Amino acid sequence: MAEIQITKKEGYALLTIDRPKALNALNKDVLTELKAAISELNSAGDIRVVIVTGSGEKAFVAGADIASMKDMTADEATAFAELGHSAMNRLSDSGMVSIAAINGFALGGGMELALACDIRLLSENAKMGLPEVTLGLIPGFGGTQRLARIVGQGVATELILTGDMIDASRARELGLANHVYAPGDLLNEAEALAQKIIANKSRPAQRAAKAVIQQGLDLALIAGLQKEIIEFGELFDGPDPKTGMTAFLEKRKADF
Ligand code: DAK
Repeated sequence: MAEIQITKKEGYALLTIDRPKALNALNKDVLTELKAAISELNSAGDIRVVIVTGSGEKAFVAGADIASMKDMTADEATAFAELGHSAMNRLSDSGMVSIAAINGFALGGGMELALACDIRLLSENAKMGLPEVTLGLIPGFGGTQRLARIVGQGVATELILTGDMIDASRARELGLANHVYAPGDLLNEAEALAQKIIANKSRPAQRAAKAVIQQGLDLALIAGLQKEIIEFGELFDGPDPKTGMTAFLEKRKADF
């Protein structure tokens, strides 16, 4: 792939947006490759965690590619937004746990890519924002919906209507950043988290937990709780609950 690098490790993979001259901005080609890369990793079967990051030291992703959007017709803009949504949804709905390792600017479509990930780790020099209104646009890859679900309606409305950029410590205050690290530590910490997620944990249990958390956010509490009951019960159709609980009672770690 020309603009996406995939590096496979033991049980996890790094997916790097590699277009540093344009600060990794997302054009049609990058989004198409991103979709293909996510599908490839998801169907490989042995990849449980995907770390998404940007090439270079300046940017995670500085947004959708402004040069390629400038002269779009309404139909082309709609098709572009649909492509972006389908890439973000493929990541968000995948059976893998996704970690955004945000190594610099995550603006517009770049912030939306980070919002589509399950977990966000920021370097101390990271900056996040949705500056679309300054360009005559609104966020077009899911930002209006995902940001409000993560930080609440009031903060999301303020950030989107002002287009303000926030730094890593504000992102942590808002719950947008799970953790903030020194730039040189970011990828190592992301890999350590990937390894922690994998080690001695049940994959079916993690998949069920991710699905229930995500789906529950779009449901009434009572319906989300009902989903939890169903998923809890269904896990007992597989071997992992017995494997995990037997290991506990035998005072050892489970080997799923
Ligand atoms: N698109 C294209 N090129 C970009 C870019 C972007 N988003 N961001 C940076 N670049 C390019 C610059 O043009 C420059 O190219 P050259 O001049 O070297 O050829 C190169 O990357 C380096 O950037 P700078 O020279 O500007 O670097 P600085 O350090 O001075 O500034 C910056 C860094 C990140 C503050 C600045 O580059 C910047 O403000 N970039 C734009 C950030 C931005 O506004 N991002 C949001 C983009 S809008 C929708 C679908 C999607 C979306 C909306 C609607 N529908 C279809 C409805 C999403 C929209 C967005 O994401």
